[in-house]
Amino acid sequence: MPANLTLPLFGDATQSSREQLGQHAWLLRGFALAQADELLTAIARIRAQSPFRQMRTPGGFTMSVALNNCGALGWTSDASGYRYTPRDPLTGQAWPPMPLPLLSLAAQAAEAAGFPGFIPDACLLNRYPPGSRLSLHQDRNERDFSAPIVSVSLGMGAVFLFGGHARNDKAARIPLLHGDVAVWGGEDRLRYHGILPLKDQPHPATGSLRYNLTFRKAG
Ligand code: MD6
Ligand code: FE
Repeated sequence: MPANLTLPLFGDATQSSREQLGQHAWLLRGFALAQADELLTAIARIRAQSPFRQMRTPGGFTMSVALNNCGALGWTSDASGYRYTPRDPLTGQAWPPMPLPLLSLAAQAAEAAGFPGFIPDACLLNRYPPGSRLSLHQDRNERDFSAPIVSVSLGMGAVFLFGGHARNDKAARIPLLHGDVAVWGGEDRLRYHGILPLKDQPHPATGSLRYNLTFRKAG
């Protein structure tokens, strides 16, 4: 097989479509596909400065997903709670800066979903091995809920649970694939959400891993 043969595994990479998940929540299918390799290269650089690590929850559990951050503020969890910090507690150094291609992708996705002027100061990087999951939660450690959250999926697919404003509200199940971007804000900003345990369906770009980048205005 010629080395440069590429298979159209994911359809037309230039196509991006918009699915509405809520009043102010959108799934931008394939929005990040054209930049996916660049994003993965940026993740590799970030990882060399601040490693992915499994954090402890205040309840004493170890998260199955490995976390990391870039940007002025980074989300951390330990025995004393959840919070944003300007330094990586593991290295004692500032979190790696947010690479410009990530910042501009997040701003463009937010604009496409009806949130112009989004300038995130935090990007949480999640790394999912097979079997890992994220239980239903709200993102509420940010200071300003008027800014949306932009979430980019890379590598293996996952099933996203998108619930309501109460933990027990029925949750929709939405497949998230390589290059998909979800954006939500406004009245949907505090909806419960999570990720079902990942199936091992290796992806050409990442092998048996899924990465998720969520951009926030935290400070
Ligand atoms: C994930 N995402 O997709 C986990 N939070 O791996 C989140 O927890 C999340 O995708 C807020 C907004 C969008 C998200
Ligand atoms: Fe979340």
